[in-house]
Amino acid sequence: MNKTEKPILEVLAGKKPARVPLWFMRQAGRYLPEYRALRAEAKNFLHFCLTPALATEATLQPIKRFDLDAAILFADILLIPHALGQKLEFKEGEGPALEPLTDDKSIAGMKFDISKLLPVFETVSKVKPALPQKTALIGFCGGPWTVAAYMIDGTSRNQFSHAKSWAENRPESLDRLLATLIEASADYLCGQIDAGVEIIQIFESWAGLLQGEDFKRFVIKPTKELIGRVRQKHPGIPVIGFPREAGAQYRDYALETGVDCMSIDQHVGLDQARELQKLKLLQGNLDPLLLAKGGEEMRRAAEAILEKLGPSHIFNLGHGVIPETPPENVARLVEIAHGRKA
Ligand code: 1CP
Repeated sequence: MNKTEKPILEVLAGKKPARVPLWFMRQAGRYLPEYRALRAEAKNFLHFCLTPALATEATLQPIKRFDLDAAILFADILLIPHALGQKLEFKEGEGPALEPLTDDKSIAGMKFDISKLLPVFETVSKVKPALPQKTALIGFCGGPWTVAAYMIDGTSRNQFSHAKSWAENRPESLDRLLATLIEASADYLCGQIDAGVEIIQIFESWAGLLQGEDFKRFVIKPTKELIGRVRQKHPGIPVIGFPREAGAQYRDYALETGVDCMSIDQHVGLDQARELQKLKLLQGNLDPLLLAKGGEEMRRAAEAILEKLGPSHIFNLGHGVIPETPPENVARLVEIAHGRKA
């Protein structure tokens, strides 16, 4: 089987697949008992991400359980700030915490040390030969704005009030930070591609915090630049962009960034999705809460997405699998999606 016969790569190449390809954001994670056991072996989450044997196993765990069309590299969007020298901690039960940025001096002093990320590339090269033939490997990074927001505020607990204030009152400082992130993220993504990832996804999880001109300047423009840089070295690499909660601005993102596929959140109604689908291949968008609930409600919602958007679509959630999700529901959802003929 050659590379283009992987169903997810076929859809990304514009071919009509025999059935809808699927994978799930956060398909590796705390809802899996085997993940929790593996996680207990690492001294902290950063160590977990940067230990190839552990990260490889975490990437493969959902692939061993479910018939998925893609694996996503196990890592985190905050590894870039780490490699830029910003202090990063994952506190148990509290999520990530960075030492917040205060001024332009701290931006000017940043140096991207890609050697800190070499274990991630090693994970890619370990995962790749262990995947089933039809399963593609997705690499990723955070969108420049989303990573900048974490770097400025340190956490997501205060709704990124400082990052929003930079957008409003210190736009040039934010531009400088974004330029640093674009350069670092492009090198990081190219390293992942060189090591073997076949698709990249850009997680712009906090796109919904910006509107109008700010959305264009701080989300669309940096994303376009990042993709342009990656494509200079890897012209054919398929790119999925996920500007979560972009609402009415999904349209501009689809038209202007250069992504091959756009992931949509669960708040996008199927009629809006059908309109967006005329512009771009879509990925999404079952509500992760329905996956956690399971049963008839999940089945109906999944069928509606498959019916309205498939088969030239990548089936996924509107955001990541939540830790409360029973793994059996994931198995059932895979059956539902695969059971449908194109
Ligand atoms: O203790 C643990 O096990 C930590 C939980 C966890 C996991 C499983 C974190 C901390 N990161 C990850 C892995 C991860 N993160 C992956 C690979 C696994 C997979 O998808 O199967 C990916 C793609 C991410 C991406 C990521 N990290 C995003 C973008 C996607 C999204 O969820 O919006 C974001 C915003 C982060 C930051 C982050 N890292 C971890 C947490 C809990 C968070 C969110 C924190 C917050 O904003 O409060």
